Amino acid sequence: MAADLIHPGHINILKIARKLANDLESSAPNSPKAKVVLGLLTDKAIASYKRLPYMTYEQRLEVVSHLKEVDVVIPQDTLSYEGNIRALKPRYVIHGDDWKSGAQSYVRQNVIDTLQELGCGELIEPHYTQGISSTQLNENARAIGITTNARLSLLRRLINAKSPLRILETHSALSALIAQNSHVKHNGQKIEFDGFWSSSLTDSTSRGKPDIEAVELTSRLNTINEIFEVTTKPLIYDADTGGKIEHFAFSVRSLERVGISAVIIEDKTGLKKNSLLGNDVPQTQDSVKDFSDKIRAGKLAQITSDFMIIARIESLILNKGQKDALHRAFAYRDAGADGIMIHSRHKNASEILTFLDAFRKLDSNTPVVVVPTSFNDITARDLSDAGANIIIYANQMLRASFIAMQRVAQGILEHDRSKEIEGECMSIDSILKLIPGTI
Ligand code: SPV
Ligand code: MG
Repeated sequence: MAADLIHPGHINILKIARKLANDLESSAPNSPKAKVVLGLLTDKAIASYKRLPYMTYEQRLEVVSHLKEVDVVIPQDTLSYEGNIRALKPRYVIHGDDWKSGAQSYVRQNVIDTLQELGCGELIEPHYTQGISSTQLNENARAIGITTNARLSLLRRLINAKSPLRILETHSALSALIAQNSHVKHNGQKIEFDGFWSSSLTDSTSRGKPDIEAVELTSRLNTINEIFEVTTKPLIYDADTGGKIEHFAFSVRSLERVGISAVIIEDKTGLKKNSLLGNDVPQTQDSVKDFSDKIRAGKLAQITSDFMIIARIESLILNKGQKDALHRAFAYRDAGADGIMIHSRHKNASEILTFLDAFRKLDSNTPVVVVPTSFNDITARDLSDAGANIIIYANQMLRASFIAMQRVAQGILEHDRSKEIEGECMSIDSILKLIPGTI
């Protein structure tokens, strides 16, 4: 069980398990006590097929350990039951019959095959209690929302549970709602965005301002508060250079206070220009020492242990080479950075892959973030296989909306009416139904 939102369907299954254990005992009173063992799926096992649970493994363990039908709880670190079945050689394996179709059907088949091979046990599949599903409860919980602390800690939990994490740029509550709810199915597995990116480029552009640290923190936090009012996923904040060391310490606390999970600061100094301009404009990289001091100041200032400070390396953007990038990555990590971001403006991912390969040979743990805006032909899965943990799609939502709005504005002027561009707009009926409570 995932046992995140315990409902009567779970209890029904446990009661059946208890009864089978009791029957075994009364049929063989001299044998060792028959135990009900609950395999509790870890965050990692759950994240491999659906959203991360609301409660941590430790919290879920605390709950199920106190259920009276359960004798023992053991971790199940994979979606597959094979490891635990081989270790326990159970008399019965009990699982709701809802896994006969859908994403878990191959897991079920593996259970059947393993039991047959071991010749030890029988699969019992009680009818899943209709009308109650954790997915439905999840919908209800989402309507209720999430607390600041729970949201803040989500990113670290997700990093520990799965890779890649797919993060989408959002510059308004509406764009965040689209990011929150978009999903596809690949081989029966639901794939969705794991969180949001607050981009300095699109936050500035949507205010008609240049991406030069001209939009102040308070203004950007207002947008993020609006995003947080209607969503539940974690957010990574693009803090440009982080400003002066003394100012950065205050910014970290402001970001934590609203429930932001991580801040990324880039090792540039002076008037910051967007990285995708590279050396086409004057840009100065910070010294390793000064930037490391900034990371240290931020780490000292943070209040929660879950907040992450991620150091962004601009060496490849500024043509300083792989050696400089690697040297900085380890220096920033050693200064306390919780992750690094390596950026590139090349049209293909080769220099990112070279960096990942070299970095991962020496460090298999530190989370690595990449932003495939210019090298957009590589998939998130391939970047993850190469060693990246977090893939940020940094600006596509704003770029898409600009094109759409411009076409419509132009079309109205050209035709002197809106009839011709109606097909490019969502219908009035749809917009009235989009946000619950409008009607
Ligand atoms: C942003 O989205 O503002 C970023 C990423 O910092 S980039 O624009 O590629 O520099
Ligand atoms: Mg930026």
